[in-house]
Amino acid sequence: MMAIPERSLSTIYRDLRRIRRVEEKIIEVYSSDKVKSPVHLSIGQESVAVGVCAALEPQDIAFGTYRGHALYLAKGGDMRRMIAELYGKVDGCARGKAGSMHLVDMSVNMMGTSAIVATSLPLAVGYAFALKARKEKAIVVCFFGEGAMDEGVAYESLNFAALRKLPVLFVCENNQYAIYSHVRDRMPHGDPCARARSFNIPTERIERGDTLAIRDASAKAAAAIRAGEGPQFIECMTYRWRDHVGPDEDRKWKYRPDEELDAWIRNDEVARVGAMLDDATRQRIDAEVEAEVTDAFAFADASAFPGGEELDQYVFSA
Ligand SMILES: Cc1ncc(C[n+]2csc(CCOP(=O)(O)OP(=O)(O)O)c2C)c(N)n1
Repeated sequence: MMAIPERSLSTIYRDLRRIRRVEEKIIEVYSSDKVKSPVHLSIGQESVAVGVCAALEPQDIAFGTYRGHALYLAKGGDMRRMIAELYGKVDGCARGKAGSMHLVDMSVNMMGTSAIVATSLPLAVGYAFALKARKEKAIVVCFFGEGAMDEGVAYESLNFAALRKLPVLFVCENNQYAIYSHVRDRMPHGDPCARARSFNIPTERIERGDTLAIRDASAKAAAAIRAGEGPQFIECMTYRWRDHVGPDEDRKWKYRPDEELDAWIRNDEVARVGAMLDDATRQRIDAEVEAEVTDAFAFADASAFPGGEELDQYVFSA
């Protein structure tokens, strides 16, 4: 593995820790009914968004899914405005109209997340088509779960991106389950990379959720895309620790073995990357993250609900 400068390692740890702590706080407040939308937590999956975004340039564009808190924050989205959005408040990143599943922050090229499985692929490919036509330098990064690879639109998108050599990095977050269905019950060979290679798109699979390996693979793929080689595909093995939706643990549903979950919890990337830092640096970052999280929730509490006059504003109408 390449040598990692201390500064970038501490930034990576901070990003992992921010996502973990803000979601733990969401779990804490959820029963109060302050959060006005469903939440799909990324706890356990933080390393994918953080590793990929560590390899991007600020001008690069990101599209993601309803499990989008990690991507929104890793891409540089404002934490205060994310919590205000979950609270349905006017200072939310979508003025409180969209909730957890539709996070957006155009100021950092976080183009949006969607509740419809696989929609990030055609949106990202369309954006990349426009970038290429305008000869712009940015690349588009497209996050989706392995369940999205069961949707027809994923194939149309991969095919078109490959045909036109579009500047897209496809990032498949393989947590092995689409709600409660294991990938082996949905894909005959269980291999999303094989499906992408059938369109002549180069692929790389990163095991174990290793943040730095994800960062390195993303940097290599992004360099190939910037060199005009067309789309690239990475598959990041990961695991969701909580239920598909909502704040709870889900061992009671028995759709996955406890030992499988326990092994991934022991493999915690937040702790593993944190242990690479010296104690003083880690403790300083932890304290700063606590302060930021407390501030974000206080900001959302203090923000107002949108007035009734906003009901038909900032929405499309025919
Ligand atoms: C087009 C469409 N079909 C079905 C659903 C219902 N649904 C929501 S999440 C989900 C599972 C998706 O799994 P995956 O893509 O692996 O992402 P994960 O939730 O594991 O992050 C399904 C089937 C939906 N939202 N959209």
